[in-house]
Amino acid sequence: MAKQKPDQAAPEPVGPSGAEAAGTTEWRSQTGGYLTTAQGTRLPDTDHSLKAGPRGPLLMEDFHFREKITHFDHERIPERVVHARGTGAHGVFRSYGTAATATRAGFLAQKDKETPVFVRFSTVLGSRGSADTVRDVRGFAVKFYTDEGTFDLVGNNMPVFFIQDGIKFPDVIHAGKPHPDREIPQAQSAHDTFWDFVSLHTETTHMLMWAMSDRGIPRSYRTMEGFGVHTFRLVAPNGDTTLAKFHWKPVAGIHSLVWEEAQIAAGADPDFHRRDLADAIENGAFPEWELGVQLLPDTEDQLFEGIDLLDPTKIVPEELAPVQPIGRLTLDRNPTNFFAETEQIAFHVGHLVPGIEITDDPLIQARMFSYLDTQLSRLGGPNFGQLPINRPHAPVNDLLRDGMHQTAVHTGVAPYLPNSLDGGEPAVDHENGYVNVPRMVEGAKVRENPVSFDDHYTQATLFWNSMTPVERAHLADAFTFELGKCYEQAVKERMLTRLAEVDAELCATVAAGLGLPAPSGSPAADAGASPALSQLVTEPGPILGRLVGVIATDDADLTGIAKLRKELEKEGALLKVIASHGGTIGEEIVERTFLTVRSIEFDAVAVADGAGSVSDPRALLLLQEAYRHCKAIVAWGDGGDLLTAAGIAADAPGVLVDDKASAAQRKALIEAMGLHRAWDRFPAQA
Ligand code: HDD
Repeated sequence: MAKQKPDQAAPEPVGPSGAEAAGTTEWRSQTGGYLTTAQGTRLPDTDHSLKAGPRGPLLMEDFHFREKITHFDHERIPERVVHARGTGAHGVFRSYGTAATATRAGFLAQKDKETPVFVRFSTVLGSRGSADTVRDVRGFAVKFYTDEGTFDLVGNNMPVFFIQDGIKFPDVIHAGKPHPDREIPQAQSAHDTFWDFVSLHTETTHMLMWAMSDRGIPRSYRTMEGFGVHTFRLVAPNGDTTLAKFHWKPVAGIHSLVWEEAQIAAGADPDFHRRDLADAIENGAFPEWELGVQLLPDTEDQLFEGIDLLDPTKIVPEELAPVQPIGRLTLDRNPTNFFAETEQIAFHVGHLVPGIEITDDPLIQARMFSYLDTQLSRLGGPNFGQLPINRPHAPVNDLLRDGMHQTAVHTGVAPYLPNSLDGGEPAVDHENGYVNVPRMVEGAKVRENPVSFDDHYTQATLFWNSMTPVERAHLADAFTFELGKCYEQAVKERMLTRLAEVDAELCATVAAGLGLPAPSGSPAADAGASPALSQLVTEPGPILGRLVGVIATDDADLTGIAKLRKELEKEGALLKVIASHGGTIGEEIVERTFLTVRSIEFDAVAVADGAGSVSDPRALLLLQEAYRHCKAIVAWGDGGDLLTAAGIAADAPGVLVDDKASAAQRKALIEAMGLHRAWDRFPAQA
């Protein structure tokens, strides 16, 4: 092999020099200039180690070899102990100003005030390389770089949690993680230890209903709700306090996958959600959420309509306390470097700004310890706040010094207060500093929960009562699947006794699926319902960032395809042509072949005129899966013949067949996609 030579025509090095880069987020990269060592010495060759003769052993003195391999050997940092699998994006939060009377937090106070944010979405249980579409809770962590310091809202896509006291967190996670002996299964709760734990801790029941519902398999991070989960305390400029629960409402609507789709995606495209988010941002279909708060009176007992606001396994139904919009989040920029930004970002529920406090919820109290602590081992010491992604945008003037990976060059001689040697600086701010609202705390030192935490079932029943028939069927299927994957009969039987306390029909359906007798229970008769909990769509919503796959051949109606593309692009949706070969068909670029395609990628599938005689079984599978998953299906001209070959009836709900490409059909497709699924087809057997 020829020795690598520096390209004589190579440009001069670009980017800042080490000195220029200090204090900026930029660093040299492989975009130009000459290759150097970490110390800036130019290199003539990086493909051959220094040897004693061409066939001899390596020489210890090869500093370039040793530096290159040593750095490589240490490229990984420990993955997050939970939420290891995730992806993130930059964006902006615009305040509506409507929270100004409730909180003095500057980033919420003023109308149109913009605050930069970084958001990281995640699953909980899986390792860093695990699949995105597994059934799990999703993390929804937002870092607001406010003028008054960084505020982290570290939430999930479900408004409750499994446990009431953070001391159990290691237990619930140990139970959910793979079995310690064989380390399987990866990234899922469908195994004995998880169901053993949750059936022994009945406080998990409400959260289980959420996790087994369609919320456990979101269609996209863009179509998930987010929740701060705990009750927070807002402090107004005049010192008045209000209790508050944070909600993120996706502008694209709340949508999920169906279970078979999620399973196929976990194999066919494990990066499904990561890709979806990055593609949407790159295509300008910026994901958006409205931030809202439920405002609740800060009473002595911290109860609202009998609901203990300190219990993280309880919601306050929106019908009792409406979610009031206070701002909008837009994600508009993908990270430049996954490791530097998404992997190194460090969230902490204790990153708070004046005007927002935590409450005595024992779960968040425990979290206040855990997040800072975990970063010490994950990011290698106490200076992780200096990493570019973690740097506050507010000026930092702390007295923290030295330590591993210190990158600041602090001036001054007196890192303590009060001091006289540095002029008594920095000053403490009595006016605008973070002050905790003085509150009386008293009680015996005990390891106990209040009795108001004792009801573990009523809100689980409320959740069940609020679901539509399709959602109930999905829920029962999910419980049956997960318990069906358990080996221990005693675990399944115990879990059925828990479900019997939620709802008799749910328990009976799951028991029948498991082939076990259904125990009886006494579910709350007065649990009520909260229609806001159902995510079934009744009115067409936006289809921004959605994808349609069109099956075509060399003889296909290209004009019809072009018109469809144009209509979809007007709505912010995209079209991909699928054919038997790559390359192009006329002007159309073939983006998927029958070899590389799978139905899960698309929100709707179309068959163009001219593709009616395609006989590839993978094309038929594509249509059959789209049908089973209740997606909109369109065919025009002889395209309808392919539907017939796939066993799909032309008059089935959500199936739109026409003699020729028509404006009416295109409009109907956009409407059908806006409804997300043709549930009238459920359960679809094609
Ligand atoms: Fe946690 C990470 C959300 C309870 C301890 N948690 C983590 C992340 C999210 C949540 C979204 C990932 C952040 C990121 O993207 O980097 N956690 C929650 C929610 C909870 C919750 C919504 C309950 C309402 N967590 C919880 C408890 C404890 C922890 C009770 C411990 C007592 N969580 C951690 C952690 C992690 C974490 C070990 C792992 C990585 C990290 O913090 O930075 O500290």
